[in-house]
Amino acid sequence: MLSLLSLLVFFTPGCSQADKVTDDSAAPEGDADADSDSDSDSDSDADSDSDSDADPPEAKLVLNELVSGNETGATDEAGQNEDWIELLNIGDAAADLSGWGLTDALGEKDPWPFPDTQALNPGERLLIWADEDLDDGPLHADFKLSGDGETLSLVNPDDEVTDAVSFPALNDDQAYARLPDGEGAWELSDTPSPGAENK
Ligand SMILES: [Ca+2]
Ligand SMILES: [Ca+2]
Ligand SMILES: [Ca+2]
Ligand SMILES: [Ca+2]
Repeated sequence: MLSLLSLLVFFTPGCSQADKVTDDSAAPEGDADADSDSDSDSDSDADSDSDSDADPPEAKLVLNELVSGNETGATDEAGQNEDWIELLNIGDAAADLSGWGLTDALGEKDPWPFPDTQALNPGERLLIWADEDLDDGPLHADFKLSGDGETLSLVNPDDEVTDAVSFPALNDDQAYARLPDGEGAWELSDTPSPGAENK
């Protein structure tokens, strides 16, 4: 009976939290020193801060992933497994794709043009089907991707190549993708992620 009573006492919550609150609030030290330090620093920081703040937001389009032998993966509007290319805007402004193009035959024929009205918000992805089925919809390129590998180029309205990838021979349903997503180097991937973050 005595031991049960001592257990009860032992497990009764004490007032330790309330103690902490009063402890913390009773420690107003060193405020005056901190203020005078930050005053002297802020003047020299002001110039460099205003420079970086002045950078206007920019769109930055990258080729992000592709599959050249789609056997069991994503299907297009016609229900077909087709080669595909994933684009990503890693910039901080919306991209206007009017005048931009994609090509697997740079310098040999005109790039396939994106639809004039196509835009891509920051962080947004766009899936292009590389199936030569122009009647399937607006996002179907006039070329396919070779399973033996080739070079894919993204071309801006000034005919400048802004991104390109020479991909190797890929197995069926294997992807070639930037890892980490958007910024990384290209690597083989057995987990294609059309329209989603690369993994
Ligand atoms: Ca193919
Ligand atoms: Ca198709
Ligand atoms: Ca091709
Ligand atoms: Ca992806």
